[in-house]
Amino acid sequence: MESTLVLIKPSGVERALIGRIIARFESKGLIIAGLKMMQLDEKILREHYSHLVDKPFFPSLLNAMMASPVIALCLKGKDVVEVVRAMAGVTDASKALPGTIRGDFGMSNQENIIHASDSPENATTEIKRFFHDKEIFDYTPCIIKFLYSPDGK
Ligand code: IDP
Ligand code: MG
Repeated sequence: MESTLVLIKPSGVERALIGRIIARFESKGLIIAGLKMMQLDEKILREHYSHLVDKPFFPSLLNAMMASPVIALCLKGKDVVEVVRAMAGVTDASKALPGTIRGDFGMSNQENIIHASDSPENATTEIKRFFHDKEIFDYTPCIIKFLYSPDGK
């Protein structure tokens, strides 16, 4: 089964949205394989946002991502990368559709509540960046047979 990385950013933590965001993933039927709170530093953020380090807004993004601890989640499910990106909505929360996390909870491009991996390859790299192997749990919830058919569809 595929895995993805989600970060509930300081914009989600400070606005007391942690529970409501995690509840959406649980209700959707995604399996929580890892979950922790952590304070990010410049080193990990320069790796994580390496595609953005030359952007004028990067210093502001760094500050925003270090403004409070974040919640890191490793979620599992069929096509979970695509599913979670759809649940997140587009980057600029003011343009994200109602029903998405960014669309329902945010108004900003930068302060857009969550990060979600954008490809299975990046998800693998990002899960390793934020979790030690022993922090990822391989278990099968007993409700699994009500989430998927026997062939995993
Ligand atoms: P994504 O989070 O939807 O994958 P990316 O382009 O990878 O979007 O950008 C990473 C993060 O950088 C965004 O989630 C957002 O917080 C921030 N960001 C992206 N573009 C801008 C911008 O134009 N101004 C301020 N922050 C931005
Ligand atoms: Mg991205």
